[in-house]
Amino acid sequence: MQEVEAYIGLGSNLQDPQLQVTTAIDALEEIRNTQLIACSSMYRSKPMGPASQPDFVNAVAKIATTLSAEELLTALQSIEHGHRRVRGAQRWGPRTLDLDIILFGDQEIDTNRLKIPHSGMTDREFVLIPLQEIEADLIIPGKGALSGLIEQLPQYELTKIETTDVESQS
Ligand code: A4P
Ligand code: MG
Repeated sequence: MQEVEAYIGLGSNLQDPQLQVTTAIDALEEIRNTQLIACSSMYRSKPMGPASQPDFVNAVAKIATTLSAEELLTALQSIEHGHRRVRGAQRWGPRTLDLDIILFGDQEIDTNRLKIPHSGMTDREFVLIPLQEIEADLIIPGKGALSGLIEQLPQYELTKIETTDVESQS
């Protein structure tokens, strides 16, 4: 299969979120037929959804893979599982680790298991801002320029986490 560049959104708000995200980035490097190309800084963000939960730590990683989108999702879910994520009943509730496929090349996918581009990405500052850090000129299939989407964001509440633990690449 042809190599595709994909973007993965990482989020955590339980059990040392920064460590969860850092080790998840390490785990991305271990996925078969996949290379980690870049990762954004980590950002602290207010929870979207129920407010009575801890703030999130979010980041975005860029990978290159010859896996299909479905195979990649299976690999990501196995990493989530390894982080002892238990899917609770509450929608948008707290989680140790959430890995979403934000973009998969220029593909638009709409199946029961996968929606790509990720359905919530266009109005989520905790996805768009880290994405811009690693790929400012990105065009989102079916949605237009990333820079235009960011301009349309309401005021955002996102703080970059200054750390020497994570290598910030662009
Ligand atoms: N699925 C469909 N498309 C995708 C995709 N592109 N990538 C399906 C990954 N999975 C995708 O996911 C449910 C199902 O979505 C999967 O089985 C897969 O087949 P899940 O991870 O079990 O559930 P979820 O993540 O709790 O649900 P949902 O509605 O996808 O939540 P989101 O959109 O992931 O949002 N606030 C802040 N500040 N930061 C956050 O990161 N995250 C969420 C969760 C809420 N609030 C947040 C954050
Ligand atoms: Mg998810």
